[in-house]
Amino acid sequence: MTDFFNDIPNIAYEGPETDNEFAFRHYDPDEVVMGKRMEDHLRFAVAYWHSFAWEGGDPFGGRTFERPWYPQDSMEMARLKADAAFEMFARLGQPFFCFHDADVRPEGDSFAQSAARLDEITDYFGQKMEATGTRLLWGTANLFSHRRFMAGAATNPDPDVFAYTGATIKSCLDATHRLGGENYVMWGGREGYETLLNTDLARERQQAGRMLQMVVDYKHKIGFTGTLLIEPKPQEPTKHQYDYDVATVYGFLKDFGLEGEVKVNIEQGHAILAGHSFEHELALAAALGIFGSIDINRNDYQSGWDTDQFPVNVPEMALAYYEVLKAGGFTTGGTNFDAKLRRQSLDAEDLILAHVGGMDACARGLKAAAAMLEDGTLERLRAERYAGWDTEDAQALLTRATLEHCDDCVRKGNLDPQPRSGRQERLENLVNRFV
Ligand code: XUL
Ligand code: CO
Repeated sequence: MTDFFNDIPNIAYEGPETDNEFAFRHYDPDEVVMGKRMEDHLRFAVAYWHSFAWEGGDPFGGRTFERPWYPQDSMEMARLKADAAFEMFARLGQPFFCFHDADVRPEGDSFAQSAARLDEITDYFGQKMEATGTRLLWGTANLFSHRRFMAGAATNPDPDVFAYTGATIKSCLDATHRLGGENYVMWGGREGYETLLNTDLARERQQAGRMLQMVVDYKHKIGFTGTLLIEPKPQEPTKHQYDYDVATVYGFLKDFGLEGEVKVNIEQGHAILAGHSFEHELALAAALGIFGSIDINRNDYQSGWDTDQFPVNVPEMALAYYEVLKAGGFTTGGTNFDAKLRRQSLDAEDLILAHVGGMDACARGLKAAAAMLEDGTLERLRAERYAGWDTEDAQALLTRATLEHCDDCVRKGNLDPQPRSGRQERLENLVNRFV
């Protein structure tokens, strides 16, 4: 046990008027929104890596944090870290967490030792999950930090690294399965390249496709019923990452015939890095039938880095949850805080209150999104914009038409289409009434 969070109370909902910093103003897990409890809509998860493994370093300086579970180089410290993590989940009432193998156990001297350590901590997690009711949203493998992965994991030019990758994924999928994880995530950290001068793109794409097929096969073999998720990101750490965005991942899945097997975990900051809005990525994934889960951390809009900050912008959250609700809400997915403190935020209180603020921002966004949907004006206006397609003749254009038929329609019908306003500013004004 640690006393790291001892001075911090359990966080409860007290409403928007409270003066208490250690309270939720908007997140009431039991409040029913569109027929479902808020906790069941949002399905919040703490990211183990940022909250417990990251030590506050940046490219210009090392560790700034002091934690009772440092140095993170023994199984004793790994267990202490787990104690602290589960204490924090309880303080926040967060129903889920997510982890990589490297976050939860020190690297061993061999693959076998690393895997045995993961097994050991998986057992420890299992006991704690049973005692506290905390669940695993997803597990994943860290295939990017160790130097063996510097030229990629599945896409590495060295077949030994490909094999090491498969073995590592197997161990992490086994751990996720044992803990009843609801998803398994694959973020292609270094699956990309720095320079085309030494890279065979076509070969690396085949390797990535083969690895994904093996993951799908193994999932079915062990009876893992969770969802496999790819997390797109366009760059950082590699200059050009293969899983650039939702559209690119969909093309890749189609290419390998896996679009029915794998969905996406969409991160707000990654969407922005790819030059998209978060809601664009969510809407596209839903339209393509591959929407799975979200990582709710924003970037700094000026620096252009993946700064993994906690969400605070309610209008942004409203537009995001609007797409999530329109997609039917989460099934196995949820809202993972893949967010870290700024490196000057040293205290246990900072860690707790960053999550409290993020949970409140998401809750406000969800409620605004639900109100917009229940009001229905936005969807009615969108439907009206396409109302011309409701006739049988218009539908025939999509099913039976040829270019000659189009030519006939225009000439015989004397068609002279007149543009209509897209009403963008009026729609933006409408949204602003809800946020
Ligand atoms: C990196 C990132 C990862 C994934 C899991 O940008 O988002 O933490 O979420 O590997
Ligand atoms: Co992420």
